[in-house]
Amino acid sequence: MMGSRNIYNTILEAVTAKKKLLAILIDPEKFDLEKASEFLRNLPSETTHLFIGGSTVPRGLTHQVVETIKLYTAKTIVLFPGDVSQITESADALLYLSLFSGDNPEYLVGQQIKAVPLLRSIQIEIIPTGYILVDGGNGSAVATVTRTRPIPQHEIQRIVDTAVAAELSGKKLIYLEAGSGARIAIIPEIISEVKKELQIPLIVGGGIRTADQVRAAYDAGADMVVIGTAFENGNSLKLKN
Ligand code: 1GP
Repeated sequence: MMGSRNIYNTILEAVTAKKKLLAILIDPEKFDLEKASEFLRNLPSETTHLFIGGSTVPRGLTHQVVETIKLYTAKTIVLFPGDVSQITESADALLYLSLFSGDNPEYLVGQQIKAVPLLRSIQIEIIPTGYILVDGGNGSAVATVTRTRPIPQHEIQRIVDTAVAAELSGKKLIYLEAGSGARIAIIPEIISEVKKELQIPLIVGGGIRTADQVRAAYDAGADMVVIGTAFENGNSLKLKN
């Protein structure tokens, strides 16, 4: 089940070196394969990882997207799957997500069990990740698909406790998610309160559209920021001033 590159260790090394990480999220359903090369060329030079995944992706499409982007980039490709059907050996690593914020066992452990027969037969680095959905103010595909309620942003202690519970359960990363296209990204205060109590790297995503928001998330303690929507449909975001 383990590939040769150790993606998790490179994340840990970056955190130790205080180097911030930037993942661009590609949702296979919204990705134009014909424009893959142009899309990848236009990504910011700060990009360290490509995340691939979505809430509802037709079977086989994730594999096709990963194979296509590998033609044009050597960047690390990490699966961020909405469900087991999005797992493909073509990627470098898999975020083995457990939705800790919700009370739907299917996304806490059900999908994880269903993935095992496939994971047993392929070579991919598996990174156990505590996934925490926080309210981004406009509903989210994650909440709809998983039939779970996001944690309101004012319930900071509950968010912190949920993240710590995930770490104590053995997760190696925490992903604080406001949902793709969130109106309100995770506020810096939440990021810093969570970060204070974590020993493991912290990923933050959902609704981040500006360089200022990226900087604020980093300054508050995010080790990696994930941006999807701001780069879709030919949009672009300049990170440097
Ligand atoms: C969604 O956190 C990611 O899972 C990215 O969100 O599309 O809003 O950038 P955006």
